[in-house]
Amino acid sequence: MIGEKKVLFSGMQATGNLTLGNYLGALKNWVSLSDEYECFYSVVDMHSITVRQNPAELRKRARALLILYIAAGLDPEKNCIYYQSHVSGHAELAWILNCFTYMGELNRMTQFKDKSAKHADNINAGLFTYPVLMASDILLYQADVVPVGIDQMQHLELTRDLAQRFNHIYGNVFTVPEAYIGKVGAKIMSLQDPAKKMSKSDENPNASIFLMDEPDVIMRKCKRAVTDSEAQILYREEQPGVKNLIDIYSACTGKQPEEVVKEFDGRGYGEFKLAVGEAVVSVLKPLQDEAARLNKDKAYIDSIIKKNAEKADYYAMKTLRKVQKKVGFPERIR
Ligand code: ATP
Ligand code: LTN
Repeated sequence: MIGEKKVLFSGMQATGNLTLGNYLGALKNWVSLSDEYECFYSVVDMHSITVRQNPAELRKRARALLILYIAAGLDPEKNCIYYQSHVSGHAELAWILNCFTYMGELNRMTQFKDKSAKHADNINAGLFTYPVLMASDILLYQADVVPVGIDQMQHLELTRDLAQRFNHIYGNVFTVPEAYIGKVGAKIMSLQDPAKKMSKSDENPNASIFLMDEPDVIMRKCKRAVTDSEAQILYREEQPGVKNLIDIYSACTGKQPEEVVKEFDGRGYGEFKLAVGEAVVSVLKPLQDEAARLNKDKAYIDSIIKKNAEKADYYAMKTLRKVQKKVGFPERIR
């Protein structure tokens, strides 16, 4: 708890351009939860270097992501929006937790298996211990709740196991966090293959809507979205392409899928796709305009970065000092 509020932690990697899936599955939920909790939203740039990055590009993307958090509606005066690499406590706690994590646990992680298959030429130790750094992110702030997509559940389970293991040995040091999975938009699928999730790394540019896509590009991608030959707008597994478009439309308009089915009863796919495109544009256009405005306000963004790094560091150090003492490191002499 910080004051009267429970603590929320989440983060995103600054790799690739964010998609509508990232927005509807993660960022949008962050905004809706931000009043209820004391929130820490990190741009997890230390996680990004588990895969080789171009330094200038990483720096640029990390700043763009931080601005996007704010443009999406997270007030940086109330929410602690910061770069992971600016708070050294993440790395320090990760080292300690590494010594409490078993090789067998990390070997089971599906993201590690997927990523090492994808980057067979660079299977580094950081990629292997990635989940320990993620656990440190969360435990450092004594987070109660962590909003993530379903794909991150396994990492969250490990975080809980580590917190419990540590608490069992040393007493109550860490809050054991819960995952929060959003109800709508939890899994937005590819527009070209509705059996796959929409992903920033998809090779087909028509498969994903990017948050920075121009309105005409969004409209075109929606028009080209793969559907079927049923010629009816129903919300069911047998029509995955149509179902995904209904999910997107629902998440963008706040209407329930059943309402959407009623609204488009007897109307054609062409007309529906047009409406989906317009709904997406109406959500993304204000976000893009705000990001462009913030991008120009260098002094303001820099002041946010500085202030929030200090705030994050304050809470991180409180936990870290406690942990260091528990494991037996000598007290600091000032
Ligand atoms: P990649 O495509 O490179 O695997 P990604 O798009 O899955 O990356 P992450 O950085 O791993 O992006 O995810 C950031 C957040 O967005 C996570 O909480 C994740 O669960 C969520 N997310 C990603 N893709 C989708 C999607 N298609 N639908 C809903 N949520 C998603
Ligand atoms: N592994 C996550 C990003 C991430 C994260 C976190 C999410 C790093 N640290 C802490 C929630 C809490 C991903 O790939 N989406």
